[in-house]
Amino acid sequence: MRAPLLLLLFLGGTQSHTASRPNIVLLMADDLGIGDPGCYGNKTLRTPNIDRLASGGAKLTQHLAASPLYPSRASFMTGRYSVRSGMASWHRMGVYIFAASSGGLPPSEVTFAKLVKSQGYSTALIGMASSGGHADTPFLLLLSFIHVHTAHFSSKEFARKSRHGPYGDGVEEMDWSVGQVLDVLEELGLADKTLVYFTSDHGAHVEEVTAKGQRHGGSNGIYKGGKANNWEGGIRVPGILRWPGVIEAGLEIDEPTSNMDIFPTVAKLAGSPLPKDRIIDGRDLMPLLQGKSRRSEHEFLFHYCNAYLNAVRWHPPNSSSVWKAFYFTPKFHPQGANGCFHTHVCFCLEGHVTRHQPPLLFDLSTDPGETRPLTPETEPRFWDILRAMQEAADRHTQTLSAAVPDQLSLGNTLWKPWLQVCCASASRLSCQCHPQGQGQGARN
Ligand SMILES: *[C@@H]1O[C@H](CO)[C@@H](O)[C@H](O)[C@H]1NC(C)=O
Ligand SMILES: *[C@@H]1O[C@H](CO)[C@@H](O)[C@H](O)[C@H]1NC(C)=O
Ligand SMILES: [Ca+2]
Repeated sequence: MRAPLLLLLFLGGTQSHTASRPNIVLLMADDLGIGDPGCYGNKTLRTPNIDRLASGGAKLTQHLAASPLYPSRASFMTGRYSVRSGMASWHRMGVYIFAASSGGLPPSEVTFAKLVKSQGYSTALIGMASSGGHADTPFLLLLSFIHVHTAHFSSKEFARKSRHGPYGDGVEEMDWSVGQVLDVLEELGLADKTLVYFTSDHGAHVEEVTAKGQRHGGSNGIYKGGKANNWEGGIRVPGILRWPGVIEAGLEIDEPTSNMDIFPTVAKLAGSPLPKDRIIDGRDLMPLLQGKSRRSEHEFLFHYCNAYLNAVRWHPPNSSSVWKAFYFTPKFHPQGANGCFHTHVCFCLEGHVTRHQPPLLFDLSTDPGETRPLTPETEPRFWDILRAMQEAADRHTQTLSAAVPDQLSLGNTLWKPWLQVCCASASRLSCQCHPQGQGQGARN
């Protein structure tokens, strides 16, 4: 609820600028599923503002979070698979439970905020961490919603108003916030000079069900699985980009794209070269969005479960197929369920997964629900496809550095009282306030 006010303060001081350097507004929901927004087919949740954004721009229907969990945010900020920055765990807990943990994104990583700042943009982050500032320059704003991760909260205008309990109330309130942002851009005459992006950090948490059986997680629509696994439900997220006059309104793009693509896209728009000393895995989205290209530049995408390569995706240049091969899949529980209800999230370690040799192969272009694994009988090129994908995985693996420190090691994720940020008065003695705070919080 505070966001629009902060936003006005921030945007109020900004001015127009050249057409090639748009303002950039990045909106990221937490745990929102692709089956939730109206523009992705939901008929009972009300998301008029997200829908308005989509109808004024491009809707990506195969937009992929780089990870089904927290590391997706590191990839988003850096344009890189999170294994490259050490933001991918080798053990069971792949997340920060406490805000007061060490680790986090290593300072050697370059975020898109750093790049656009070097090109004279003013930047602000509202959400998991917050800072401010404004000048007569284009701006980049990242609004990271705490909606709709549990525990849900809604102000009284939204509580008990949706048809989907506290989860639905939260989505509708977040949608309202999106509307506030769009309204402010319009009021300030900035809509045509601003690229707006809306997404979710990964799929909805399907195991989030209360003791009374009330669903507190969202919907991943027709897709299998959800948060913490690499079935499409865990990684295929809403992806909307609007820039009136530059991106055609009402566009729908089904090519594979990734949240890592925002990094090079934003860098290019801001006029910044990409860092030369590291691999950037994302690809500039503008050629696709402007209709200059019909094909995604991602021939292959690699789906990690924490630090483990879980699946490979292949969209061959000469075909409409999207092959996906799983090396392992989570053991759903109870039998026939669509998630790991006994552990609340699925894990990617031995004992929690089924290994597949040969890998489990699907063609997402004909089987987006991942219900019909292919066999050499049903797919004559079965072995050739798997071989091509394995070769790509091997080439990719060779680009990884073995020397990356594990930012999510057990030692890093332990609670460290002395790192507690801006705490309540009662505990003030035992902690410090870091205004530039280590941004990571207790959420994932
Ligand atoms: C719409 O969203 C709600 C809340 O997540 C969900 O229960 C419902 O199944 C969704 N509808 C569709 C068609 O996905
Ligand atoms: C498409 O190209 C790949 C190599 O890039 C080849 O292995 C495959 O057989 C081709 N498929 C078709 C349908 O031509
Ligand atoms: Ca999340």
